Amino acid sequence: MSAFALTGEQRAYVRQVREVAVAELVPLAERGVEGTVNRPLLAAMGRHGLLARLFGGTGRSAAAMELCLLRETLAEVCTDAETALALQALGSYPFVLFGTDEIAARYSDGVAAGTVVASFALSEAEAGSDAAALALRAEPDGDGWRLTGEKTWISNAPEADVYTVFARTTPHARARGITAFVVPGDAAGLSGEHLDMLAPHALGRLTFDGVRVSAADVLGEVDGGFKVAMRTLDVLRPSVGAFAVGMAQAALDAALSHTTRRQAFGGPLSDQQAVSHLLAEMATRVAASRLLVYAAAAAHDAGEPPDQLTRQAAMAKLFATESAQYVVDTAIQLHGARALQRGHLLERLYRDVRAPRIYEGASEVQRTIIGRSLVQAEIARHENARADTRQEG
Ligand code: COS
Repeated sequence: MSAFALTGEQRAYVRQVREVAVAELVPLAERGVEGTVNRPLLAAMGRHGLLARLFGGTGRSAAAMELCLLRETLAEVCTDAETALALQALGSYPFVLFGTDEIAARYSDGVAAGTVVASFALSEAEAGSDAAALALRAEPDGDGWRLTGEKTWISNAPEADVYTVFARTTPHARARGITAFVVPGDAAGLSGEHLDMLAPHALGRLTFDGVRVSAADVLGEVDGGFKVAMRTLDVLRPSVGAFAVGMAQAALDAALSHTTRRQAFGGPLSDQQAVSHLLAEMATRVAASRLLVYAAAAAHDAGEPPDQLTRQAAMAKLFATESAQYVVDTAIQLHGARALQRGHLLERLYRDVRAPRIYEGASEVQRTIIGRSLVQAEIARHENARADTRQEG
């Protein structure tokens, strides 16, 4: 038995999710309009209890493994459903994990039912990878603040019903001067527009023109918002890897199906060694990605130390998203022109697979996180060894 064989219960769960996705979610996704929130799709995921699973684990969020299995399974069958579900998690985990009971109660049931659309508003035009540089101002106003500035490339914007907004409460303090606020989508002074992106899900820009927030809308601590963002991303990053694994598996399955049937040069394409070696490479990268993702998720659920979790989450996201890009691209190469036709599974996956290498921390950010964590662990080891030697002496 492998180190990460799924239990019978997990396999049954995956089967059940797949059945719902094929029977109900795919048709609803097909009726949606690209670049906009598909509310009927979200409501169906709510009715089937899939969104409620986002809030099933300890600490009020889902167990990381369960989140990964959900995302991987949905990604194999219906990327629209996968992304809609993942964005509900990204948008709501800051208030589920760090909000008061009152805030969590105000929005969680609606998010789980698919009637309240949630969104995570961190990025700005001048603060993407360098999130601590964000500039959207929160200026004191009576017992609260007024938010002024812009957020951009925000998933589910401008249609979301509730946003987690990261704003600068202390100037020039980088990560130590950011606060997270919960802001309703219909707040006075909040407006936005859609952006036309390669990725098929809703994405937009938000403008805050003196939007009023109170002390009760703060998530976590004033000036402690950077940690809210980073902890949320720590939970989500392995599951971005799971999304990538699901897409890569779908592309690999398509490549196997095509190359074993397609006749060329006197036999099936898969008889060509050049082709079978590509299939082997694709399958190996998918398997390795899956193991890294499951390992990161299992470590999270086992409550391993935070620095190790951050490193493992970064490794899983980095390797799985980069591998999925390779696998989808190679599957297209093996199919030839037919895969580039609008509406082909691989044409769609090619558009879906690109953004995860950028969002929730670009691959370069993941390498920075991994590199720093390795060096810090090594320095800590040196220091401990020196302290031991001093004690002995
Ligand atoms: N959990 C808890 N706290 C964390 C943390 C984590 N995973 N990562 C960092 N922190 C804390 C640090 O401990 C530090 O706290 P102190 O000031 O108390 O020492 C603070 O946050 C700043 O950390 P750091 O110095 O590492 O910040 P940097 O500015 O160097 O940025 C990166 C770190 C690059 C990792 C961060 O900016 C990042 O993740 N960028 C990508 C953002 C992103 O994913 N954007 C996409 C938006 S969602 S689509």
